[in-house]
Amino acid sequence: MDTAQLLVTAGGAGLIALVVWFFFFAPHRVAAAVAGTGGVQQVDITVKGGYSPDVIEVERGRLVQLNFYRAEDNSCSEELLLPDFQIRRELPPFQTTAIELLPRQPGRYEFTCGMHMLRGSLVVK
Ligand SMILES: [Cu+2]
Repeated sequence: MDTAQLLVTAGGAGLIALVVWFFFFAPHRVAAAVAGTGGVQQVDITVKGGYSPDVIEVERGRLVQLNFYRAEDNSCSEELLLPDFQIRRELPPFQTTAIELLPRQPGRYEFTCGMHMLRGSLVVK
């Protein structure tokens, strides 16, 4: 291998390491829901290359309202899936989309974009 090949190989290995880190080891931003008027647990989530916060803690048995603000028009994030609650919703860019659900069972429920690339979880306590 000459120097250029070595550099390309090293660069590729570096990119792979970055992708692995991003998907599996990136730090999570955890938020607990705040119960507002009427006892609805509200959480504001920003959608931009990911979900922030991406771990949302709620109490079971009380309505939850997730306010997804999509701060981009990248097609990756245009759909939100929350399969355990049979939810599939379009998130229009630069708007807030409210998604309501009633968590009955404690557990950890994943939500993702339409391609399962962006991920977050709803933790029901
Ligand atoms: Cu996506």
